[in-house]
Amino acid sequence: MKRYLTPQQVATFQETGILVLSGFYAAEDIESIQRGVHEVIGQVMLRHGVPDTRAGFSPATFDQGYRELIATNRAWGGEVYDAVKQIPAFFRLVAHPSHEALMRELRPGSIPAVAAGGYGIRIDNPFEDKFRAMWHQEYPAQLRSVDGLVLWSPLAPVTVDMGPVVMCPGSHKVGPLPVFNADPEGAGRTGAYALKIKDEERWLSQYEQVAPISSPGDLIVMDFLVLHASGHNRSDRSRWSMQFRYFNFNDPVGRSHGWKGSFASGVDFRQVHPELFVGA
Ligand SMILES: O=C(O)CCC(=O)C(=O)O
Ligand SMILES: [Fe+2]
Repeated sequence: MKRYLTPQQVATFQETGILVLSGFYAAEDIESIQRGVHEVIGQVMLRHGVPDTRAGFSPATFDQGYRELIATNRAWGGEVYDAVKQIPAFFRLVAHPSHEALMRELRPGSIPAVAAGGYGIRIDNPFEDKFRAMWHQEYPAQLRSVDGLVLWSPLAPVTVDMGPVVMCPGSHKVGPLPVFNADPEGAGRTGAYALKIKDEERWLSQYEQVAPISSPGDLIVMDFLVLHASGHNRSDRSRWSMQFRYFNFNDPVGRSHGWKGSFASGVDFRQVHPELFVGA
């Protein structure tokens, strides 16, 4: 069977909970998703009577027109956001055979599973901080199993000023941390977006932070328990990125609660893990 990782990479992942794999995906796999996004933007323009004066598709400018759409009406950006998750080429990547293989290499003995509702395409627009993910671990937000992987891959090059995801290497070793509900910006955060780590500052002070830049085709893998947060997009371009989440059927905690999903599947994680929720 094809191996994707060296023993050194597997060891790095065990130690840090983070792995950056450059050029992981085939260019055509990414390009067909970018093409799909280009087409969806065209359809949203058409829907709202916006003349489509864009040049033809090219990977470097696949999101052309999106910025103008949201400048006219922010809600049209929400339509693009919901629609792009339904691009067939995106779905093909969600269940790409390499993901299962990666999980089996990183977690020998695991039985890989796709977390339903745990995949999507983020569009982080410049200066739109209310949609940023606060510091979090993936497990309370997704449930399914404590042993899980976030697969994160950009659709457009992520520069430092676009606010790459910030991660704390080694933080997965602390296990699931208690959370409480918070809405620091008064942005109306709900569900997983409103969970804040208790004593966040204290935990963060114990780790270094890394925020690797990345390009289309690259893959960042994160353990479900790694502390991470969205960066701040201070550039003039939206940060487009894909997230896939894999869990492990062969995980005692997941098995015990029947691999329940969290907010995205209508479950309040507090019902499953009351011990991980604390009052503010
Ligand atoms: O892309 C981001 O800003 C946050 C990503 C994240 O939290 C995740 O992929 O689980
Ligand atoms: Fe996350």
